[in-house]
Amino acid sequence: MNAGKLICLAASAALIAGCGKNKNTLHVYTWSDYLAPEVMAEFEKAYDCKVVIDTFDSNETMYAKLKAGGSGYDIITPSSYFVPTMAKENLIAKLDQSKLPNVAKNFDPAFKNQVLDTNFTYNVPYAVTYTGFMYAKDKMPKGVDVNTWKVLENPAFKGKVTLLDDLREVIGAGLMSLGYSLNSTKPAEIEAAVKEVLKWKANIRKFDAESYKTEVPSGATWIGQGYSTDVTQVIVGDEDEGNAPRKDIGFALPKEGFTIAFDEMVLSSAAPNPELAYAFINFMYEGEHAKVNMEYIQGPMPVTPGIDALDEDFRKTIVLSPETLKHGQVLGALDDAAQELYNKAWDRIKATGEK
Ligand code: SPD
Repeated sequence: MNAGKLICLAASAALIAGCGKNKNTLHVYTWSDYLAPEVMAEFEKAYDCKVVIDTFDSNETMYAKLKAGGSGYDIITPSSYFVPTMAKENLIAKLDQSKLPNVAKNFDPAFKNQVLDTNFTYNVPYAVTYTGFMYAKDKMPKGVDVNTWKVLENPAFKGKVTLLDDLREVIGAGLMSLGYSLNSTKPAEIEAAVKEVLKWKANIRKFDAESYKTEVPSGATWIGQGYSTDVTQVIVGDEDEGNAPRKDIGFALPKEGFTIAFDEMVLSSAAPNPELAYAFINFMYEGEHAKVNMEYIQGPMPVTPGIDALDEDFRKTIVLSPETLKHGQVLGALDDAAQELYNKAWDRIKATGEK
């Protein structure tokens, strides 16, 4: 960081933190492994504050906690499709774009059609994940095609599969497997998707959004429905954490379709420290911070100078080509009636032959 930038950051930090006399705290509620520790340390230094991170494993878990009065958070990172629900319930506040100059300057329009609200009324796009399978290459029998949702019904994988504990992802996979829209609201299609998922359920060890990251690498399971960022983190490894790269682990995006879901930075309507929250969003949209953060999360943030600064090979790994993206579908928001259909479908999936 150059001296001018440091002085500027120090000045804005002084305004927010009262010249650093009382340390401010920024409370962030987000997904696991989704913020680079070195970028957080940089923010703490620049703003003389402390960043406290709590994690959730699904939008539903996060929402239930907030509805139960679990506030105290400044920044939350729901997926795009969950933002309208949170806004309707007054859990989040409209954003003042004049406080986010880096977002106006640096948002990368190449990601526009993956984001649901490009007016950024309540949301600033943080990062995008693509949902597919993490799999153990050496456990795949010869001739088995792993690039299809149909692989989940193969009896060779009995007890060796996990699915995400996430109703939109799982019902959505069932829909895409049958050639329907990921966002279908047609009762007959949702019903067919339930039947498809129940075929898979015979093979499923459990629904869990975190365990595949350790269980597939350890051999306890062989296929885990999972997020691109989490899977790539495992494949690439992390020398600092003592995790070697794993060439024996693969990531597949099913040919019938895969989920595209942006997670957004939103401001809690009960934020104890909204000014620091604005500073944080703005900070994440600086090129260098976004670059370092992308290298950690192993997924793209829509920040042009950050994307431009990435090593070219790495950029090609995490930014999907238009050709690949054609097979993806953006997870969209549901109205109340459709949400009810999905909730009931999910209850049936969970209750049938309980696991
Ligand atoms: N560890 C990061 C996980 C991010 C998940 N984002 C998308 C979820 C959509 N259901």
